[in-house]
Amino acid sequence: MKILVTGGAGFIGSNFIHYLFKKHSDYEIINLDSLTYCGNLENLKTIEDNPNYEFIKGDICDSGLVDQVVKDVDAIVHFAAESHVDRSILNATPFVRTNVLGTTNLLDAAQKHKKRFHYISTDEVFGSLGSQGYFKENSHYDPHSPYSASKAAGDHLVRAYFHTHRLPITITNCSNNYGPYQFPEKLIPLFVTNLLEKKKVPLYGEGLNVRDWLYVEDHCQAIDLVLHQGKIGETYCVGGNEEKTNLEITHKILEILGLGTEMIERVPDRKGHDQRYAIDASKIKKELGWEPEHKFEEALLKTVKWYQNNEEWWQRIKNKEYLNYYQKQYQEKK
Ligand code: NAD
Ligand code: TDX
Repeated sequence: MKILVTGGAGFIGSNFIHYLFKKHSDYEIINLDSLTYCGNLENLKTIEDNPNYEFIKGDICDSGLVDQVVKDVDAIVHFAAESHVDRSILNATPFVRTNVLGTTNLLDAAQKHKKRFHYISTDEVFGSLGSQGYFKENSHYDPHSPYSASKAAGDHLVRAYFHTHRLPITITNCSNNYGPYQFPEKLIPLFVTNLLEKKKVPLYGEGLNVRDWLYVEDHCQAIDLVLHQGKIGETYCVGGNEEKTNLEITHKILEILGLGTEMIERVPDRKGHDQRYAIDASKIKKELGWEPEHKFEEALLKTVKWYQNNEEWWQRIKNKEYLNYYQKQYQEKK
């Protein structure tokens, strides 16, 4: 099977490419990624010489290129996105461009060449929960941030191509991921790497917002299952059933690193901060037999160790001017 992975140089995309080669060593994979600030070919160093792997530096909004690449593959697994909520609050335009126009461009090529299409989406499209209840496949769409609105547009377009053109699609809506190669602007890698540098960690508001955490390899396994066995036209919600407040996460990381709560810096809350995300993953469990293999405590420890052992990887990223610039600009705007 020949698979086009978009955004394969990012966090989940690169983990997925490693997962695919381990599980299906005979597969051919093309990675189409424009290498934005968070795309990093170092994530794929160990497989870059694999004869079944090809990297193409390119933008999913480039219709000529996308048409050429899509023509030659059996399936598309579409990860490429602008993915950080805080950045979307500062400037929504790149989110609409990549997540809406880029996705439409891929759908057009997939439809023209009649290819299988799997879209990686997020639980954030359903909005925010109170203390009760879970998101599931039939939850109402209620995206709150420019990021989640652009991802929701993607979900609707993917489904529209199924209904209108019978394009063979599936969608997964997943909760928060963590693990190796996550760009250190997201909660867990930002906090771990700050603490490894003995810097404080910026906790938004009271730190009581809840996320449902899933180790990235378990997400990759779910995507692989849906790609091969998912019912065409269907959506599957994926989550770890590991709800934690940001404060709990922070305390756990501090404990692993033997540091105290004086390392926490309370900063102004994120604008429009969603209170709680939680997934009911019973459909994918029941229909496809998926179960997350990693428990939060162990997998968080493994993740912290990965950042400890791969300091060169994140130091190169964190020292770049743009990250500091972005963080400063964001703090000033709040
Ligand atoms: P990421 O930001 O780490 O990686 C995104 C990748 O897409 C990067 O390699 C980047 O270079 C590439 N990219 C961006 N714009 C592009 C364009 N126009 N053309 C080609 N490539 C482009 O993101 P991630 O955290 O790995 O997320 C991957 C996908 O999973 C996204 O669609 C995101 O919405 C979804 N998702 C993420 C999470 C999470 O917790 N991180 C949870 C659920 C769903
Ligand atoms: O510095 C921080 N301080 C803080 O308190 C950061 C970066 C985050 N937070 C809080 C905000 C959230 O409640 O931590 C929580 C997690 O924040 P992020 O890591 O930015 O993730 P989130 O906004 O929940 O979105 C993530 O999960 C769903 C991904 O970034 C999305 O791509 C994915 O779709």
